[in-house]
Amino acid sequence: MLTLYGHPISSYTWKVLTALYENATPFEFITIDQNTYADFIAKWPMGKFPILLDSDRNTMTSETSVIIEYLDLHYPGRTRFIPENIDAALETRRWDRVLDHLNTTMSKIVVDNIRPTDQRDPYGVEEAKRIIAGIYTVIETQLGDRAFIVGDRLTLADCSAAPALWYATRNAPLDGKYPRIGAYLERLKAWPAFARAVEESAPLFHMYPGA
Ligand SMILES: N[C@@H](CCC(=O)N[C@@H](CS)C(=O)NCC(=O)O)C(=O)O
Repeated sequence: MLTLYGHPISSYTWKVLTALYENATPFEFITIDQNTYADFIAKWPMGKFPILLDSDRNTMTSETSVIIEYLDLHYPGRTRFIPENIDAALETRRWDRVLDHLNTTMSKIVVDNIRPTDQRDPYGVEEAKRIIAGIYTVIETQLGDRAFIVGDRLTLADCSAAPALWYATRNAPLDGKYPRIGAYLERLKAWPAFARAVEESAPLFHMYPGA
């Protein structure tokens, strides 16, 4: 039995939910809130989520990229998230890292939106926007004629890209400068597994003004 501890509006939780929904992998979801936080922290004191527990194999996995590789290895479905070709697999992991960098940088802006006004960090937000512009530029070039980040099929890197771009573009708009990213994001939004993760979180969007 798989159990995912996460939060419905967390971008990194969406990344793993998308992989689980894509392959219709059965799992139980535990929302991290005031009732479950102590239990979660006892399992992973670092406090970063989501984490995946597998009672059949007696394992706990953290770090979303590794969680998705774990699922690909032990609970494979119709979509394999890591290509078999080793060079394509390396490219997938490389772009997954880039997209996670976007995810983490974007969250600096989102979190700043909910800080008390006197504790905001305009310098940090400007710096985040500068880093994001660089990431948009490399993604725009990488997309080229590709439908997805490393080719014409979904991979781990697209699981990372969907939530990262969904949130990032609300806080650092594309402003018509990155047409391939705009078109790619529309394809990601139409991906039923990702759309489901977004839809399910809608009732909680009010928690984040940047969402
Ligand atoms: N590298 C981690 C990042 C996970 C992460 O930053 N998750 C956010 C939620 S979207 C989090 O745990 N935030 C709470 C915190 O940083 O204390 C992963 O891929 O799992």
